[in-house]
Amino acid sequence: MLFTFTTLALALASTVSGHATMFGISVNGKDQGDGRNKYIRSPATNDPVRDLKSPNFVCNTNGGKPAPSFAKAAAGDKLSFRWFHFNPDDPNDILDPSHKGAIVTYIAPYTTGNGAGPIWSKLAEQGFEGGEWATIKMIANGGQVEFALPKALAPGQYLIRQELLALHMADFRGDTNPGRGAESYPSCVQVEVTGSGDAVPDQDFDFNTGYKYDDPGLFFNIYIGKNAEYKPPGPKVWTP
Ligand SMILES: [Cu+2]
Repeated sequence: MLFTFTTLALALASTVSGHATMFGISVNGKDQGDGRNKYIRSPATNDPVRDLKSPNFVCNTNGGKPAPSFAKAAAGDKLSFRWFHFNPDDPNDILDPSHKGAIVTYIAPYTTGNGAGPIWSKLAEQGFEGGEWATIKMIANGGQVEFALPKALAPGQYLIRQELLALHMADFRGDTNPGRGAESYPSCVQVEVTGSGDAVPDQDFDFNTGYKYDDPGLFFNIYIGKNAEYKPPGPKVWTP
């Protein structure tokens, strides 16, 4: 009986569709409206991307399809990106709470391409702080997590890529265990930044070579009480 229950629980855990995608952004607390396929290069589904070598890992499955407009923000503004599961009008339909993990945000000079290549710098990262995972805090906060654009950021057009990194199955390496490993939910937002700064993001990070299957930020067991040791993948946060 116990065996049957465990088997069932594992089956459910691996098929649960608690995925998420991005709806829109707020700038200094002001909602900028539905950004899907407007200023967000929205993927066709809310499925995770697992293949670290795929260009889809950067800006998801429509990453190479420019959206028609840009969200507007000023250097120094506080931004938050809102995620949802299936129904963006249901404040409780954000992300399955099994999807414990990190939220990492990057920026690159604007490109009409799919974002592959060494163009990214890290703007913000949240892992396990204050005894809770970033994705769980995000659910409690209506699907949003706030970060700031550096005051010194040079004006211009950018892609900002935010990634939910769900670690509920990351106790197995993603390359050797099909269907397991970390689940990345990347989403790229087109943002036009105003201001008088002159700092150009220059970390030149490349996801397809910089994220590795054995990176402790992607291959990590959240079930053994060591969450306080977790460190998100990628470079240090860029400080202009
Ligand atoms: Cu999921």
